[in-house]
Parts: sequence; structure tokens; C-alpha cells
Amino acid sequence: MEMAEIARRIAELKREKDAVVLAHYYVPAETQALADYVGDSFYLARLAKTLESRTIVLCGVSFMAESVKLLNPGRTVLMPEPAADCPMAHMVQKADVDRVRERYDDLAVVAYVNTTAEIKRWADVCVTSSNAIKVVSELPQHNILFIPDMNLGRYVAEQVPQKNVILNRGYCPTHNRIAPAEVEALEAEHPEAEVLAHPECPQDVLWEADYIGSTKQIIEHIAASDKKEFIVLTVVGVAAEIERLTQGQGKTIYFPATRPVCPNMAMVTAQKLLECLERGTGQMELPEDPDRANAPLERMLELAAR
Ligand code: CIZ
Ligand code: SF4
Repeated sequence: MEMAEIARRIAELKREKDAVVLAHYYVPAETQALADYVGDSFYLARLAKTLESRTIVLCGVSFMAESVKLLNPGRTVLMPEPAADCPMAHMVQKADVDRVRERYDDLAVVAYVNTTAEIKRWADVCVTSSNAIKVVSELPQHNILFIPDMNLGRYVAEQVPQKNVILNRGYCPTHNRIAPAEVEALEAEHPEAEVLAHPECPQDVLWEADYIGSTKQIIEHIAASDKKEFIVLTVVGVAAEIERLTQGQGKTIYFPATRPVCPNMAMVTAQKLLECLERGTGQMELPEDPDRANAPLERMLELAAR
């Protein structure tokens, strides 16, 4: 089916089914273009609480749809591609959390929002990459177990030196694969370019960066910058929003030669979105013990708003 026809059908189905479409910056540009709202998981989580549509379609990976469902249990939450999962969202064991809890009385378990509802139930508070520094610094506890992302955890530890941050071994396969050598090659080719990196990148890649931030922070930094060239070290999906915001500014962005793509986000195509709206498939069920899993999400929203 032609893209224009897909767009027409989706608009019709959204009205018919009282549905709103949310998309993450990492899904394909064609899917972002069909969404009512595009953003990072913090924005999408906050937004989800304010929406009135009967159905929320979440174009992203399963932890995002699960968070929307937890924050909004009364609504139908659909995922165009239920198999889209984030491998990092599973990269921590209960026994590791229990061991650290036994060792420290004054401990907060901080779970990156990129986790399953089960893992959120072990945590005191969630964070996203755009609010992790703020939320961790607001916590009353001195000791912080940061799960699952070791790269983001290490970066937060550096930015909040007053806390004792204990790290886990999880990582994002897509960001963790970016190598300093590819960044150096890009810098040699484009010596005027500013280097922007996502904190899920390995430490030696972050050393190369002029600016470190979440997707939204990277996008906004580029839109506001006087520079013309940018080397962007995160998933290529962010290019769509950067292009939307910088139209006519003559800015060029470069990605590593390996073009970081999140294979799970990539599965959420326009065709899948159409099929999901047509058939009402990919319904996210409320996970077990939803109040316990929702508590750290609500705590994040509260601390990030301070
Ligand atoms: O928090 C998010 O949405 C993710 C997965 C990345 C980012 O930096 O926005
Ligand atoms: Fe997970 Fe990495 Fe994909 Fe983000 S980019 S959803 S952290 S695998």
C-alpha cells in the first residue's frame, strides 16, 4: 500500500476507534510521521496521564507500552509490534538487587525506565536518561543501586559525586557497540562538528563527546546551536525530529558509519501501525501487582517535577 493511503486509513481508524498514536524518536521516520505525539519515554509517560482517548497506541518497545498501561490502567494500550522488546530491560537479576539491599540500610534502588514491570517492582524509583541526574540528586538516600544500564549509571555517578552509586552490568547493545575509533574517524572528516553522545554509549565514547544527553536533550541542543555540523552518537531515528526542528537552518548531522539502529524499534513500521489499528491487536495487559510496579514511575514524575 502507498504511504499516502496508509496515512489516510490510519487517520480514519483513529477517529473511528477514538485512538491516539504516540511514537518514540527511535522508531522509523515513516511511523513518527503518522503519530500524534513523538517524544522520549519521559515525555510519553507524562503525556499518557493526560490523554483522554479510549485507546493509546504506543509505537516503541514493550517497556514503554507497559509504563503507559501502568500509568493509565483504565485505557486500552496497543503495541503495533508486540515482539519489539528492549534487551537491556531484562539485564538484571533479583538476587543481585537483594544482595545489595542486604548490604546497605540507606539504599535506593534506581531503575532506568528501560526495564520490565517485574524489575520495576524491585525498585524505589525510576529514571529516564533525561531526568536521571535530577532524580538521583533529589533522593534522600546516600547509596544508590543503579539498574540495569552500567553506562548510564556510570555517567550519573560522575555527575552526582555526592552519592555512592553501585553499578549493574546491563547495557544497550546498540549504543554499547559504538566504538571510539568510528567517532575519531568522523571527527577527522568533520573537524568543525560538535560531538553529541547518548549516555548509554560506552565510557570511552563519552570521552569524545562535547555534549552528553538524552535523545530530547541532543535534539534540542542541535536546534539551539550556532554550529552547522554535528556528529550524533545515538540511534539514527532521532534524525527525523532534528530535521523537523532545524528546517532551513542549513545544519548537517553525521552518524557513525555503522548507523546505530535499534532492531526492536525498527520493527515498528507504518504497515504494522495500520494493522494494529485495523485489528485492535497487540493489547498490553496490566502486569502483575500493578500498584507496586507503578509506584517507582509515579515517584520519578514527582521528583523530576521538583
Ligand atoms: O528515555 C528514552 O526514551 C530513551 C530510551 C532514550 C532517550 O534518551 O530518550
Ligand atoms: Fe533498548 Fe537500546 Fe533499543 Fe533503547 S536503543 S530500546 S536501550 S535496545
